[in-house]
Amino acid sequence: MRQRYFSGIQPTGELHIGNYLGAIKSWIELQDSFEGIFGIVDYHAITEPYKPEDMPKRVFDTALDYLAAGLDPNKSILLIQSFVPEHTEMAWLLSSVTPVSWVERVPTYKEKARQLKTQVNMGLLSYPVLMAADIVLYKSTIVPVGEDQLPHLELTREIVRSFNSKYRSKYGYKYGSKSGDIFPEPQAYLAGGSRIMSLTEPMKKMSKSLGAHNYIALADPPDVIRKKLAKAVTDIGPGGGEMSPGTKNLFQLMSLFSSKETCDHFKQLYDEGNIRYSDMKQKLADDIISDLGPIRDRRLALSLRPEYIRKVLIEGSNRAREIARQTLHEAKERMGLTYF
Ligand code: AQP
Repeated sequence: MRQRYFSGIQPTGELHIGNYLGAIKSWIELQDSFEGIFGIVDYHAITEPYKPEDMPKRVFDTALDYLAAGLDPNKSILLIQSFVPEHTEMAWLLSSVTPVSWVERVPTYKEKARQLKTQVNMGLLSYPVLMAADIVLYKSTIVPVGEDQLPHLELTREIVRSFNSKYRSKYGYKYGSKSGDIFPEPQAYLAGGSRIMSLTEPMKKMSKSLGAHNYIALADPPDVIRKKLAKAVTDIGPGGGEMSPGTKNLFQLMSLFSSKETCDHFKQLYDEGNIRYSDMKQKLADDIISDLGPIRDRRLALSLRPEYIRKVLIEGSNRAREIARQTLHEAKERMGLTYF
């Protein structure tokens, strides 16, 4: 039997090459060796201000991106988080073993709390507990994520340890774990592109919320990709010396989308102080366009089949519920919450 894991993306906007290189590409690479369960995590997305009327299209578009990128519903499970209520129920159980001080110290919470000020809600504070629930419900042993998610994953591991030690089974092997632990401690699976920076603000990570000019979306047509890259921040001079964050980011993208010869060629020009960024950007645009081309074509074809997308999501969520229900029952049993 393939080991299982859960990973997900918030439907907070267009998926970009950061999401692709940091998470989705690993999902596809692992598809044959693991049973991946991929969530469109809408309950996470409502913890920040959003427009309710936008949500259905965002969820649909995220599913389109997942399938177009290569997720195969015959090998993997695609779900909508709010269709599987066991996620929120498990989050409540886990919150009872999670000290408030643990969630308050999470860097992304502290940063968002600074930005959102009075709009900080309980959901944002307990976001990592819901993420831990997403992961443990499927007894995930790995979680492919970008670097930004490492503090959340570390917290998941702490929550798992806390739950396991408090509710270790007296019956030991009953649930297939020799130690009597119910949940495995999940390991982060980091891809080569685990931290892609913004094109326009390269000190920050590429993000949906920074606006369309800072990212290349999986759905961007070739002319838009060229325009966005043309505006990407680089050094002012002809290269040499220490690279600025913007230039470093372009070289990282080149290492992920272009051949080794191309990377070596531009690196040599940079070292010699002879680089022309417009040439580098043009070549990088060509390579990104040809890499994303098949995804764009599949996306276009799938967008004409909304019934199929709906079917994949409903069937996937139902399959996930069967697994989630079983794990939730085990957790409740350990906690003395099964009565009849
Ligand atoms: N820039 C990035 N580089 C590498 N990986 C990234 N990921 C996100 N940005 C980058 C990875 O994508 C997965 C899904 O992320 P998410 O949408 O659930 O949340 P996020 O990290 O908050 O993504 P965004 O684009 O920054 O969304 P907003 O702006 O809405 O907050 C995760 O595995 C993440 O590591």
